[in-house]
Amino acid sequence: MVSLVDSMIGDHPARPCLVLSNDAQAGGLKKAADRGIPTAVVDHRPFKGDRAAFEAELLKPLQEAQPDIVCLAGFMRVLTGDFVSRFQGRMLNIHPSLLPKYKGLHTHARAIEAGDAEHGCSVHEVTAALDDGPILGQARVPVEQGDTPDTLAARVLVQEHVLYPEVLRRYAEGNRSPVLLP
Ligand code: NHR
Repeated sequence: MVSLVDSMIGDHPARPCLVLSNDAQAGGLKKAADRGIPTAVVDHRPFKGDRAAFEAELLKPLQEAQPDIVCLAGFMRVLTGDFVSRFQGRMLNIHPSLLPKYKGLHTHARAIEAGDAEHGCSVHEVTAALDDGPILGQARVPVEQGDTPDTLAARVLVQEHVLYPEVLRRYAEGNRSPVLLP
């Protein structure tokens, strides 16, 4: 999130208008506030699995901020098709695998377990189906001898911070051709 926000300066066609979290403890909220960006929190826990009710609350700050583009960054709640349809074609996510490999959770452990020589991250459009929308960019890293999920995740994260801002800039310019790094 901070990498995206800090990239939106100068001739960048977009500016951050809201940082929205489902976790009041998320460190990104202070980082956003320190940068003068409006923040909001909608905790999913009181809704106890009622995704539609949670999403109705999530929509309120979004309707106020009127974003043209929504970027998920570490957002871990599955969104219903109803919510996604409101932002169809203008909501992005970064997922820590070389999609279509390893949709869902525990991607680093799964890449190590499979003996993959390469791993990485993908930015994709968010659609109703999880981690399944059109791929807008990918970055690759090697899997090293002795990697644990944490050491591999750290190597991928460095690339996430490069890839996502690059894809967002091009997306905001209307360019949907995929970014391939390195
Ligand atoms: N929603 C839709 N409709 N489509 C996508 O592509 C989405 C999405 C919501 C989140 C991010 C995704 C990721 O990059 C994302 C993509 C969480 C889960 C999950 O199972 C799945 C995919 C992603 C994020 N969440 C559990 C849930 O019940 C909770 C898991 C937890 O809290 O640890 O929502 O990985």
